[in-house]
Amino acid sequence: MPDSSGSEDYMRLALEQAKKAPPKPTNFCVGAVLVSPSSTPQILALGHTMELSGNTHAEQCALQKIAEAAGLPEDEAGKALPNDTVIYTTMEPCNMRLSGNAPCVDRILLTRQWGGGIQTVYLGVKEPEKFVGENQGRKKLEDAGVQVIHLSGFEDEILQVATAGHEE
Ligand code: HJL
Ligand code: ZN
Repeated sequence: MPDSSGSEDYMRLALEQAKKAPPKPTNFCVGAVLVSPSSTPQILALGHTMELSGNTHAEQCALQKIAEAAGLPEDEAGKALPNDTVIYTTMEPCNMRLSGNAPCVDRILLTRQWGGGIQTVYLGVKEPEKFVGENQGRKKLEDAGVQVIHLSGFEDEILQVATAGHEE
């Protein structure tokens, strides 16, 4: 179990990342932080929507940076993650994307195939039903044995940042 004392700080850091995402009417501006509570330093990687080239999501960028730093292909980021890895993401990881790209839930689950990888997901808000209807991301993660914790208190700020560039 990760020590929850720093959780708010990590979520705030994720929110700071989200603010760096370019406003886009067809997605949300999201931020993510990969953390290993037992590592020094604890922060493994940061990410935000559209940070890396292509149509990239926050969680995807954080994982891609881990893979790149370890000289691994993108889908093998899990090999380079400590066994107690936690991801903080301002928004529930996606389970379906309008573009058809691989959802972040699948990317998170992929990290677990070597026995470690992401154990816990802290999310700041559920994904609004704007692009893909009800997101089943949380359920799919939990069904696969990932602990999902909704860290409340950040919703208003997260949604304000997430919907920058959206028409009402
Ligand atoms: C999460 C992100 C991001 C979304 N969700 N967790 N992290 N942008 O960085 C979810 C939303 C999709 C749309 C459009 N957004 O992004 O459902 O174009 O962005 O593949 O479905 O799909 P694309
Ligand atoms: Zn995603």
